[in-house]
Amino acid sequence: MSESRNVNSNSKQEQLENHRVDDKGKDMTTNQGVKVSEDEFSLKAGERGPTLMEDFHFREKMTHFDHERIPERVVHARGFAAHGEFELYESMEDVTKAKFLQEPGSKTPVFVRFSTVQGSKGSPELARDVRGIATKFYTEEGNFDLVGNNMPVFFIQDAMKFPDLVHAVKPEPHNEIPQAASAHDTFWDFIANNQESAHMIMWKMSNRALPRSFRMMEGFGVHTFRFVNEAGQSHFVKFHWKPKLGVHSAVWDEAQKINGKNPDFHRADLYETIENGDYPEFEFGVQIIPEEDEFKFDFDILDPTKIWPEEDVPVKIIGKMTLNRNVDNVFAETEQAAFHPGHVVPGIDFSNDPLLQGRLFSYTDTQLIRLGGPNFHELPINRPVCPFHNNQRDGYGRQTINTGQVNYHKNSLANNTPRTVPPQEGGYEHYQEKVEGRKIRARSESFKDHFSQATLFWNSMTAPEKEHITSAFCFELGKVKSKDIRQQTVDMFANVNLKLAQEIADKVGVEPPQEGGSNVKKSSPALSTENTVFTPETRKVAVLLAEGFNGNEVKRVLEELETKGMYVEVVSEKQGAVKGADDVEVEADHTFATADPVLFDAVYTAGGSHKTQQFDANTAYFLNETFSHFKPIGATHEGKNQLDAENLSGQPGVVTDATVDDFVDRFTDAVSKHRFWDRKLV
Ligand code: HDE
Repeated sequence: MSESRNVNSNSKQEQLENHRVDDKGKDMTTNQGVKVSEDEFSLKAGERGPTLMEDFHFREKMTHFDHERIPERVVHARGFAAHGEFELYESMEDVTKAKFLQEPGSKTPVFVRFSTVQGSKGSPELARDVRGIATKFYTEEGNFDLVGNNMPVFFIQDAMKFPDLVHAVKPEPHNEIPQAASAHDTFWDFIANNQESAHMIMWKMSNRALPRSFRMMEGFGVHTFRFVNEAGQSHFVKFHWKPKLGVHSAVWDEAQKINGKNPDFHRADLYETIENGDYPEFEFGVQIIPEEDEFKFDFDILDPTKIWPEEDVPVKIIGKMTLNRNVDNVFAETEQAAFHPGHVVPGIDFSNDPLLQGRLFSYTDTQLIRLGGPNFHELPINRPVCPFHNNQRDGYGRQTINTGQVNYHKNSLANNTPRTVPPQEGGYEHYQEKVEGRKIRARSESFKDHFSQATLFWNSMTAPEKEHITSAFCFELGKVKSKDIRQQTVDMFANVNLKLAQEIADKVGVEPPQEGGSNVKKSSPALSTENTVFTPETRKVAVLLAEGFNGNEVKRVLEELETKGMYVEVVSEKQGAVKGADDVEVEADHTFATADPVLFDAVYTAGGSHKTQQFDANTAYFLNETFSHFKPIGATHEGKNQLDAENLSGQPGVVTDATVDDFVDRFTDAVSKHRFWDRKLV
């Protein structure tokens, strides 16, 4: 026990710090430590002669470079991560013996990697896609990885089908098109012919697939896991992350443009807010079902295409994760992080969900090829904070120098150590579930309702959310060349909602289905993102200023907006100081060439008495784009005239009050609402 004590949030950081190297100010050496006198010219036989084999420095440098890349993740290749800590609010002792869930107030270091699924490592981040949210808890009993997504269900019910799903969604093999997109024939062919995906597709067509920020999405463990307490009693559990800033999204036109203007939009947002000390926070929730209630639901709780509606099984909030430190080196930490749903600690166990069971195989296997051997657990980012001892030895990249003669169990030479530990003293024991059955390749009857919860999701959406889903379907199927696949898909979704299917059919040029519909009338308000948290905090406001702007008043507005937690960034015609009246000067953060309205949450324009025609044209573009993406607009002074000129005055979310105080209040209110769906777009 003594060795594994004293785990606190800094311990992982300290462990990582031991591996940090700062090359700044140091002499250059080869990897063998020999000082290098010349690093620009290879060793040649004569100044104009051939390069010599003997040049060990050149060979070493080039060989290392040639081997710099490792295979990217086959899915979730594009990702970004941060360090943080998890703090427990209340003890979960009654349901689990996991140590990090016992002491209220206790803190556990975490590392979280966010990702998209389809695109390759360099792909744009605003793809319409599922997001991964994989958390490594470095607990004193070993690592617990919660490898989840931002959607609570999955496309398939059995791991056997994962390679097929991924082949279908990835760029098509004959031309490697499209990148970071599912709008193509093979994906929709898979969907229409594997209808268990219906529920997940509803999520994927919804605004959840276009998060505004990694900080503004929910996370879900998806599968049913088990909690096991000290008495050996088991409860089924589902895990949730709830972002403190609420769940928010981009709109599709905006997302597509962000991908061009700043393909690193999500990582930049996470990096910047952490650097600013606005640490992203996610509350940790659990839904718990006692074992004896396993069969009380109208769905199978082992089926990963089903949610447990929060209104039926409430989410109990038990802790909070705060991300408070960016990585030092993306390759060493983010890229080499190896997550695994099978990394569990005593008190957390598995269910028989066939998707989860298959994942338990896949993740180690994939790390072997990606990280090049069986010692990836020794990489600094993957090492547990507690000691680890066993008889595993050798292999590529081994770093531990195991001393002594004994590398086998059982033995007498080392007094039969490392010794196994009984469950009462912390040894992991798998839950002794009774299992009986015939060996069979089959899907359980209880997994065969593919549409009820898809309709539940649809019923729970507000009108703008439904509109988002409908146009997402029209876009995605609109890109499908095969009319037959478009027809099959539309016919499939008639089972979810007939009117939805008919509307899509009309837009994508296929026969509107006449039969279908669903008897499900139930809805679950927790599924709608309209019922989330709304706040102005960390929202980005573009402030358009020209020379001669109303100095003192504008300065006050900017200060007030910043005090209320917004990020205010000035856009002007040139970089450097913008001079206003009253001897006020502000520094331009961007020019119109480097900024774009899609990169901001709101725009505020105050113009300036010396504004040019070009300034007006740029402002008009900002206002119209922001307006068409339903985002808040504020205008004072010359800015107001421009609103009139663009016919935007008086529209919802367009704020033009006379006094500074009124303006700040009303504009802040508009920024907190984020979007004004009731605007009339012409
Ligand atoms: Fe994964 N998944 N997955 N997955 N997954 C991987 O592991 C796999 C599934 C998820 O940031 C791979 O290290 C199978 C569900 C995340 O490093 C691979 C099945 C959920 C990440 C793999 C699934 C996830 C991965 C690729 C079906 C949500 C990124 C690289 C049985 C609960 C982790 C890697 C990171 C990554 C396999 C389904 C989440 C190949 C076989 C369901 C967040 O092992």
